[in-house]
Amino acid sequence: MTSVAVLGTGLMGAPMARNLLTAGLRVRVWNRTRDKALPLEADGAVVASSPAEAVEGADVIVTMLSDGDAVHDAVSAAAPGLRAGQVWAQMSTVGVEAAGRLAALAGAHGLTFVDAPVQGTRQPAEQGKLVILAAGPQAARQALEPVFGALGQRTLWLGEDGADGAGTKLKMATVSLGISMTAVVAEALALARGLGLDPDLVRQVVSGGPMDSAYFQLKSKAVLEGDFTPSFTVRNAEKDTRLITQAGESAGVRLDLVAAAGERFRRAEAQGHGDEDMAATYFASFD
Ligand code: NA7
Repeated sequence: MTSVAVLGTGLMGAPMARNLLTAGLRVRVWNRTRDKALPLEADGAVVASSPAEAVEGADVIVTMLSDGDAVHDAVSAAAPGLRAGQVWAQMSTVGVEAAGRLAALAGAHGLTFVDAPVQGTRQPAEQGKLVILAAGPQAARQALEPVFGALGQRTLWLGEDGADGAGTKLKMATVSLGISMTAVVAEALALARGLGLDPDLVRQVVSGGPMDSAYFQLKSKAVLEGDFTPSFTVRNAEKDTRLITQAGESAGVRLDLVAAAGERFRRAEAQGHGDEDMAATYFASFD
């Protein structure tokens, strides 16, 4: 039976750990704020008190933490429990530069590094319907099969070299789409309201037409119902705008929309909406 260490049980990591348990895998979890990991005990997880304790004896290590520095710190702290040959699936969104840095850290500990960020936020994570954007050696794929099978609806294998960060590069492109779409939907609804209209009229006009989509419905619903329960927080979306901007700069690609979305997320954060769903970028349209 595959044993998995999950480092990070936030909005994404917790349901992912739960799905691994449901699939019958042995799971040890660690989270900086231990209280957030404790509910997973009821599902059969062992809650470790340190990253080192979590990874000891695991076949596969999954990291699902906020950013590259958090992942680097957690895996460095895990060092006493690591053993050469363990497979590390790095599933957080960390950016292209950090993916390379983390691959080097894996190399220093003899770990097999798989760059494997995911498309999808809280609900797909809960439903085991993430799309996994993976790059890593063929040899690791067998060990990861039950893990990725429990977490995702499909895995796109993008190459053998995790250090190249092909998964992370693709994630930069797809997350930019979600971020820009959220900002665009929020702005359209805000404009309608500012012009003295019921913003729901925008939803009514778009519904069923060529601009409609599941994503439009999801984000407009959040705004119209004033329900900003996070699927993906404003804070993490802002982080991603910076990573996407860096990726664009290093590739010589101008990305105007994502920079504008970043400004909106920073304003929303300053207004106190950092822990809410990124649809709360709506508030950034108003003083
Ligand atoms: P959340 O719900 O914001 O969770 C973030 C997790 O990262 C949570 O477990 C945090 O622990 C942890 N974290 C943050 N900073 C640190 C540091 N410095 N050290 C250790 N642990 C840390 O994010 P999501 O689950 O929505 O997303 C996770 C990743 O997937 C992210 O890359 C997204 O872009 C995609 P805490 O509970 O606060 O102690």
